[in-house]
Amino acid sequence: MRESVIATIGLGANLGDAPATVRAAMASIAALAQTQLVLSSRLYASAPVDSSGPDYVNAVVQVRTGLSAPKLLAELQSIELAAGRERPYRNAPRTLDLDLLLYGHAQISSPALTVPHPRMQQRAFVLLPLAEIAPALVGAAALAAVQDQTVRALPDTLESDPIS
Ligand code: PH2
Ligand code: MG
Ligand code: MG
Repeated sequence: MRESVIATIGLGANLGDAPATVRAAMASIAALAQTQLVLSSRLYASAPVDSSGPDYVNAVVQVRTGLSAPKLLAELQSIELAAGRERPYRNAPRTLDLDLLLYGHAQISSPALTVPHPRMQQRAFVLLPLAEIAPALVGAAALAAVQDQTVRALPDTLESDPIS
C-alpha cells in the first residue's frame, strides 16, 4: 500500500437480522482490497431518526485504506447491494446502510459524495459509536447536542461460548 488514509464508516440496519448483517458487513469491509480494519465499535440500538420501521442497529468502524474515496464508496455500495439494499424512498428502512463519514482530513463535495458526512454531528447513533473508538473526533458539545436521542450499546454476543 503506497499511500493510505484512515476512513471512518457508519453502519446501520433495521430490516432482517440487523445485528448479523452489521457484523457481516464489518467482515466484508475488512476483506476489501488495500484495506485493513483498524477499530470497530460495539453494536448500538437506536430509534429511527427521520426514518421508520423497527429500531436500528448502528456501529462505526475505522479502516486504513489505499482505495480512493470514490472507489471506497463504490465498494460500500456493493456490500449494501449484496445485503439486499433497496432504495424505494429517502430514509426508507433498510437491510444495510454504509456511510462514508470521514476520509482522512479530506473535504469532498461532489454530486455522489459529501465528506465529512453532512448529518453526522446531529446523530447520536453516529457520535456515540464514534466516540467509543475515536474519542478525539467527538467534542463534548456535539455529544451534549444529541443527548435527547436514545442510543444503547447492545450486549456482546456469546457466540464463541460453549453450549452449556
Ligand atoms: N439512518 C438514516 C436515517 N435514520 N436512524 C437511526 N437510528 N439509525 C440510522 O442508521 C439511520 C436513521 C439514514 O441513513
Ligand atoms: Mg445513512
Ligand atoms: Mg447511506
